[in-house]
Amino acid sequence: MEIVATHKGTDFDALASVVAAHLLYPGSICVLPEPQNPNVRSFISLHKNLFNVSRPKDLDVNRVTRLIVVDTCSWSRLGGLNQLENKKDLEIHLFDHHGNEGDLDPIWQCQDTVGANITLMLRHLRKRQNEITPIHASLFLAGLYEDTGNLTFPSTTAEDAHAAAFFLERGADLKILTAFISPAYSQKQKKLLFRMLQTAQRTKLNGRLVSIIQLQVDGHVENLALVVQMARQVWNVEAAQLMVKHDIGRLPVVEDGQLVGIITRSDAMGHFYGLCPLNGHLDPAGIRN
Ligand SMILES: [Mn+2]
Repeated sequence: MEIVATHKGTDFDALASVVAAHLLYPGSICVLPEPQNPNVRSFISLHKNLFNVSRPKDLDVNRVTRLIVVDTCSWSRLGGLNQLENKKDLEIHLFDHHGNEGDLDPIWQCQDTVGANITLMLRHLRKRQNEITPIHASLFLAGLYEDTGNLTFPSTTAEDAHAAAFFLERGADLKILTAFISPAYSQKQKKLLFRMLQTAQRTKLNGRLVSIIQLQVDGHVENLALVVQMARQVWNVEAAQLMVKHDIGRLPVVEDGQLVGIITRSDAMGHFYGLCPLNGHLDPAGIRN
């Protein structure tokens, strides 16, 4: 059995790449981790009949012989598939645009730093002359626009722009796109963003402008990456920009060859306390100093 998988916090580029991989591997089963971004979830529920997706927990991992991974290259980002990590005779095919090496050990790969992963998928769809319907084209363009900020992010390449033109030629509907890729912010996200803007302190580290924020967040905040991205747009802080662009969950701050702190967009700080050379103690106030 072949399955297609992608990263947690599934965004439109990831969903588009999963659906494209399913066109390239017609017998495959698409597995979406949880959680997915809210706008992606509403898109899927509206188009249930078109996109057949399974959950990791519904899967019989013993039957999986080939894993096709899109839009990430690390096991830790694939939700609910840990059991596959040590499976013998598992063949991994990888499509990823983040430019990291990762830890997946694929037998076949397509890795290149382009603005959106769907651009890499299109290279192969074109070769095989797969049929792309207008709803596919709409979803693919949504992924492309989301990951490239409508072709404005510095990571955007000419190939991304050609891909956009190709999807428009195939009937991508811009009305569908705008409804989905500009999601409304939830109350919780708005409050968090406001608190971030109020409490952040900007400073220069190794010539880079960074913002240091320490916030206690109660409960789960959906799509925290969106809030980080919004804050980044307000401040244009380089560290957050790098994190969002390169799909980095945590960013180390190094001074004179010493790790002095970690910027994170996840709640995984605790995991790193024991690893960092600060006697197990990491204090944002200390990073500032
Ligand atoms: Mn992507």
